Amino acid sequence: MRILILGGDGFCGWPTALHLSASGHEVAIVDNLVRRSIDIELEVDSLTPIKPLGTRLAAWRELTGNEIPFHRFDVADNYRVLLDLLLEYRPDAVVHFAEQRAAPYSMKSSQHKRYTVANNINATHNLLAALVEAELDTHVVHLGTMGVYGYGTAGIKIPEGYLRVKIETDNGDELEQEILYPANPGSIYHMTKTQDQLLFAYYNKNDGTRVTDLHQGIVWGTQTAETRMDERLINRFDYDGDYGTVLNRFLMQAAVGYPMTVHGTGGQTRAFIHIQDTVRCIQLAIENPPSRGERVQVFNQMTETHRVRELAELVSSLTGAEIDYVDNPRKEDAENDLFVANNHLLELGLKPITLQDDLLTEVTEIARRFAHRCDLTKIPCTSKWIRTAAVKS
Ligand code: NAD
Ligand code: USQ
Repeated sequence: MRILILGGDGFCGWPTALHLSASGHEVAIVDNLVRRSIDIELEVDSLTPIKPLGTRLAAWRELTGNEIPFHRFDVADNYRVLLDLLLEYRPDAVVHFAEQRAAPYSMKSSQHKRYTVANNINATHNLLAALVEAELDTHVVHLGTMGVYGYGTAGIKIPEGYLRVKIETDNGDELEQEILYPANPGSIYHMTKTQDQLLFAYYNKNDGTRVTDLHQGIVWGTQTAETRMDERLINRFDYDGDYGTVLNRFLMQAAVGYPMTVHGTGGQTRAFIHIQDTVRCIQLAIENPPSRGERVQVFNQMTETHRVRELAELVSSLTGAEIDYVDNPRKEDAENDLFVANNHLLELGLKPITLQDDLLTEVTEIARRFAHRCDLTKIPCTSKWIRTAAVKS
């Protein structure tokens, strides 16, 4: 298939581009490299020494003979360029990663909130509008988040996108329906993903646009089979207080001897998936598109759930690292349970990698090996959900 990857220089996008290219698909990347600019803004760097995109692509060509063309432009801002590229490339599928993805970054100030909203919602809407204008029946595979469901203890297994409800009508009859699971975002970033869902539902209803929305959990790990092939292909590893996600942060903190920063009581339960499974799931989604006329297909892209303090205890048992219970900078439930249905991807053949399988590899192959590149001053999370004093944008 011909596949366009929006955001193909990022943490999930880069290994996905390589995996799809290695699997025989024709792949092209779009990225405006804003993630690299945000590293400069935050004065941080990936723990792993990532190469410029040109070097990455040249290495891939040298190793495999596969060419991955790169188009540098802003999907949220350059509608015409996007439209022309779609008309010329005529992709069978577009994988859409091109959004600002860090909840803490989205909550830093009103400027960061506004950027996240403008970037994410316009990027998604530009893609949908351009596909309709280009009259293409391209399958959109979007990276959404488990966070659209919210993290209140639901009392049920979170279904894949749709909730079956019974409603009592005015004359006392009972009506059964499936509705989009009620959105309950916990940050401005997560809120943009709930808006994306409505855009997909609308374009699907009005224009028949075929969409798979992958409600992904927290991705952990760094390398995939392809990024391991050569040092120049190494994937990014974010560890700072804005972009670092919880398990990778704990692994890095253990490696550098920094007590693991558990927020509050660490009672938050979250969904997780290894980066190798991420790329596999995206391939499964691309190769199993919804049929024409079918509603938006939603898969919960996660493989296991864990409580934050239990993750810290697990990493501590492997490494001897200390645990520090710090004030929670976020506004979120201190404790929640989480049970999630993920049957679709399992039925399509996903064989999950679990923490038990791979945690130690990650500690030794990445966290300890690159510990010397860590700037300890960038570890604390300084972005607060609630401020006592207003922050100027
Ligand atoms: P990332 O920031 O590493 O990658 C995003 C890429 O998109 C970057 O290379 C960035 O430069 C590019 N980009 C952003 N806005 C753009 C625009 N307007 N035009 C062109 N390029 C643009 O993020 P990631 O971790 O790879 O996440 C990718 C997607 O997966 C995101 O949408 C995120 O919400 C979702 N997701 C990620 C995780 C995770 O744990 N990393 C979990 C669930 C869902
Ligand atoms: N946490 C800590 N200590 C830390 C960092 C985080 O206790 O040092 C806690 C947070 O308070 C939160 C949980 O760990 O309760 C998860 O935080 P996170 O930063 O790992 O994940 P989150 O902000 O939810 O965002 C990440 C990705 C995002 C994706 C989301 C999937 O950055 O792109 O959408 O995971 S999900 O969480 O399932 O919504």
